[in-house]
Order: sequence, then C-alpha cells, then structure tokens
Amino acid sequence: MAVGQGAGARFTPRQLVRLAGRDGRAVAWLIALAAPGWAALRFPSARAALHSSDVKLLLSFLPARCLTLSLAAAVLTATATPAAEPSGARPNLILILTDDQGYGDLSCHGNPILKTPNLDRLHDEGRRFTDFHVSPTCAPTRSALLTGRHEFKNGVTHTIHERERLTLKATTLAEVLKSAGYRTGIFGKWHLGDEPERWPDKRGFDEMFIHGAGGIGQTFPGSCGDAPGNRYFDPVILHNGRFERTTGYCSDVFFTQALQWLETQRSAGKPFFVYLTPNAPHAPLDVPPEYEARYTGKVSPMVAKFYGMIANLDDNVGRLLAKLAEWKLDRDTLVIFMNDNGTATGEGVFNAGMRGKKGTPWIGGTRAASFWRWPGTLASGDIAALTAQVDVFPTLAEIAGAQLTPQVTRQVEGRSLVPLLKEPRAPWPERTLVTHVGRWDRGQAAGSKYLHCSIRNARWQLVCDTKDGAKRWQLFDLPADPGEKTDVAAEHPEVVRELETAYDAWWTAILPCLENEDATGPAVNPFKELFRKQFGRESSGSTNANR
Ligand SMILES: [Ca+2]
Repeated sequence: MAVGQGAGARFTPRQLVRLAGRDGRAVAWLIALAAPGWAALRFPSARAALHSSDVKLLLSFLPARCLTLSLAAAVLTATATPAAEPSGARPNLILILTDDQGYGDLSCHGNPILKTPNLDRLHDEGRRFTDFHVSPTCAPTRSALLTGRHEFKNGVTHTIHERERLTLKATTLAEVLKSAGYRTGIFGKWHLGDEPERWPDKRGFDEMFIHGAGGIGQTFPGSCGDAPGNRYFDPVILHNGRFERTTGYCSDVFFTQALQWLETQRSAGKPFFVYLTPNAPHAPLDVPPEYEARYTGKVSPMVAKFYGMIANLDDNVGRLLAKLAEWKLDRDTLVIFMNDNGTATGEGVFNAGMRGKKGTPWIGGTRAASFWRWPGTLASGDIAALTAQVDVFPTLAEIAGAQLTPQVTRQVEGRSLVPLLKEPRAPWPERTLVTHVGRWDRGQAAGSKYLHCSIRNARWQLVCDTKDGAKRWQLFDLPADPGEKTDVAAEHPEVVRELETAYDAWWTAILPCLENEDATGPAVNPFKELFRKQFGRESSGSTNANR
C-alpha cells in the first residue's frame, strides 16, 4: 500500500520498518520522519497501517542515547490519536466550487477559445478524476457534497421554493471537519437555506461570508432571496450575521476575503477548511469589461461575458496559489477544484463531446472537473474510476482523521477516494449513480419518477428525458458512444432491466425524505428583513429593492 507515487511519498510505515537494518532502525526512522517520506504518514489511513506491533518493534530498537523518550511518546501519540496532531500534520483543505462553469469550460479539457492557465495548473499538478459527476443544478450539488448523500435524501429537489433547504437532520462536512479540529470558513454561495437557523454558521462553519439565494440579487417568494437589489459589483455580503458593504467584483471579493481569513489561520495553530464558492459564472453575466474584452469577437457576446467571468475566476485561483507559495503552505494544503453542474452557457462553443448541459440528466449535465492538488503528497495523473460529489465528504473526513459517528456513517452514501488518490488503479467496485433533475411542479413529486432522470454504472447510462414524465428509457454504451447518440436499449434488455430495478429501489427510498415539498416560506425573504433592520429601506445597489 504505497502512499502516492510522487517525490516524497514512497513507503508505508511497515515498509520503513522492514527497510531499516537492525543496527540502523532508529536512525532510519528519524530520517523517515524528517525526510519527505514523512508524507507517507500524513494520510490517517497510512497511520492506521502503523500498527501497535510496529510501534513496539520501533521502540525495541530505540537506543536511549539516540532517541529521547519524548520522541517515542510523540510517535505513539501520532499513531494513536490523529485528531490531536499539531498544526501542519494534516493538510489544510481548500475546496473551490464554481457556479455553472461546465467540464468543457476549461482549456485543459480542450476548450479551443477559453484560456484558464491557473486552473490548468491545478489540473496538471494534481490528481484529476476524469469521470466525476455532480448533480445537474446548484443547490442539489451543494447539498450532496456537504452530506455525502443524494440531494433528495436531504429534501433538496429544486433550487428555489423552499426546496433548496438542506434538512436540519443532516450532519455537514463542515461539522465533521470542525469536530476533527479544523477551523472552517465559507466564502461565496451557500444556497441551502436562507433562514437564519439554516445559515452555514449553524451548520459547522466558524466563518461565514455569503450572499443569499442561488445568486447575488436573486429574489423569490418565500425564504429564498438575497439582500434587496444586490449586484455583482460592490455586493453587500452577510458576514457572520451582519451585512457588510464590499468594494469590487463579486469573485474578487470572495477570494480576497477567503485569503484574508486564511492568513489569520496561519498562526491559529489549527488546520483550516476553506469552502470557496463564488457565484460566477452564474447568470446574470455581469463581468468586468476588461475580462469580457478578452473574448469579444471570438465568440457570441453572451459567451464572451461567460468566458470573461471564468477568466476572472482563473486569475483569482492564480492569486490564491501565489499566496499559498508565498506563505509556504503549498505542501501543507490540499486544493480541490470542482464545478457544480454542466455548463450553463458554453455548450455551443465546446462541450468536450458530451450531450446535455446544466439542468439535464445527460453526461453533459453532471460531468465535472475534479482536481486534487497536494504537492509532495499526490503525484499528478488521471483517475478514470466512476466517482461523484458524494465521495468528497468521506474522503476529506478520512484525510482529516475525523471519527464518524454511526449516525453519520449511515448518512454517507459516497466512498472515500483515498485509495484512488494513492493508487489510481486501485480496486473500485461497480456502483450505480442516479441523476434526477427534480424541479417538478408543487405537489407533483409522486408522479415525477421519470421526469428528466438517469441511472448509470461505469459503462452504461439509462436515460429518461421526457417532457411529459412518461417512462421511455434509452440506453447508451458510454465507452463506445460518449456523445450518447445511439440508443441501444433494444440490444441490451438485460442491462435495461438491471438498471431499472436499481432505479425503482432508489425512487422508493427517496420519497419519504422529501420534507420540503409542501413547505410554505415566510412572507418576506429573511435576508431582506435583516438588511432592512440594519440599513432601513435603502437598497444595497439598484432601484429594485422592493422586489
Ligand atoms: Ca450551478
């Protein structure tokens, strides 16, 4: 069980014990701890491989004149209680999740127009999951990501109408990381409930710097809505329960705030988890003119704005990477980059050969970037296994050394990706993943079983994408037909039957979980109510404060 293939991560603790000769074991251990091989101990699962027998073996070779008892105690401590390690022993975690950028909206994925040199760096310098899937829209992905289970099991079947609210019964990834000793911060879009009891500061985040609803300035009846008249430039942001007027473009504001908080954590003595969730490039496509200008004349005016928003995000990612290097946090920080659903705007220019986009059950609706950069610990390379957003929770919990309660273990449907991060060809048993776009009309859940849905395994995808919700399955052989052009259901009835049976069981299981279907929200958006308490009736930006 080697831990990574890159420089500095070659031996497991057991191998180190075996490698050290009888006369030099203690010295070898000292070298192992001080040298890059130390990275082998950073995964808690690798530490778990350091059995008590290893420790006894180690101690039996420790000459008193070579090693002090304190070192022995330190080794024992690191072995037995990973959650109590000093700062730096476990990686800081930065999870960047962009909004409505698709898999094809990256130059490293072959986009012929868009340039994303800094996101490409994350791709080139880390592990990347090439068959990684999210939900087809915003709140559902965030719900699944933060709980490790399908969004419908959290009651999230839409992005508005109270149906974006994450059930209060779920335990979030932030809560788990916090319990493992991490400081936690969110910067950007939450979109899992705008009522104060549902804000991220009640769901495990120490630091909260967010806009409301699914985007800056959005307003809907009920609870889902941002500060009145809010805009992408100089937005008003909810910071730990109070609104703050900011200056600049929204994505710049979120990255700047995250970096400021991150800098304060350097001396706090605890590892940190930054959940960095810019609302770009979600519509409205408001973008600084200089970024739009990079693409004007090369694509349609709308795509030029969309690409400009991504170019701005890319510059911010570059700023973040430069700061990590400047602060010498590079090797202590795992940076993960993902997008939250299929492209909203870029499919006409480049969609990586896929069918579908945001809000559809096709591969183009769910396939996402998934870059994992941890210099010195993770080598670069592709991982082809079928993976998903629900896998992030158990993966980060394992890397953080978090102890999951039985209740949380039952909640999580995803699998830890740690075995694949260590060895991209590690055994990865067959699995099925379900996509359902949701968004049915109020009260229509029971009749919407076949409304824009799909179920897949590593090879096949069974899709039902009918406007009337009638059952008309189509089957696609993905390796042979990645663009999903040829329905082969008639040729493979046994595959249809197998996947449909799994889909039926899944649908039956989710129906009792849909707790938001008949919910009625408050008469006034909570963000607006709070804003007006703080500032009176003035608008945060535009003239439509009373929407
Ligand atoms: Ca989105």
